[in-house]
Amino acid sequence: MKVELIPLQIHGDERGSLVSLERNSNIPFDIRRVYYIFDTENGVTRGYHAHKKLMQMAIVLKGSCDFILDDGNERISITLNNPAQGLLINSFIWREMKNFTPDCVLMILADNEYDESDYIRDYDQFRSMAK
Ligand code: T46
Repeated sequence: MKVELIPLQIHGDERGSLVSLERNSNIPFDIRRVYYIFDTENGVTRGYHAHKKLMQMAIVLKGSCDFILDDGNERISITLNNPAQGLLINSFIWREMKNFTPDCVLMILADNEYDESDYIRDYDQFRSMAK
């Protein structure tokens, strides 16, 4: 599946921890947009789409949530609960997010601006396009 968990180096000292995100270093694309999801209500699920072209990296800065990822053949679940870990999600991966803890702050780096025409929001259409 075209997803990868990428360890992010922590620059730690007696003061605490710092993680740096740099394009074409630990982020394998040019970052053109950053957004974050927080204050997610109990029991909420999000996502339910794939992207035609967009590549993204998801990092939970605080708390945890689960990503369900599906390439049309295989479906896996990954829990993000570590701000020193990035989940790289390529295009044509169906994603659903759930089990957000109340304190969860989920940050996403994207390689392009927001474009609704890049979304595939119908699962059957995704399955037929992913083949
Ligand atoms: C994804 C997952 C992980 C914008 O106006 N600009 C933006 O950059 C984004 C991401 C969203 N929006 C608007 C569009 C909707 O009216 O914000 C609203 C919520 O977006 P959406 O329902 O798409 O949110 P999620 O959590 O289902 O999905 C988001 C991203 O859209 C998506 O690309 O991969 O997070």
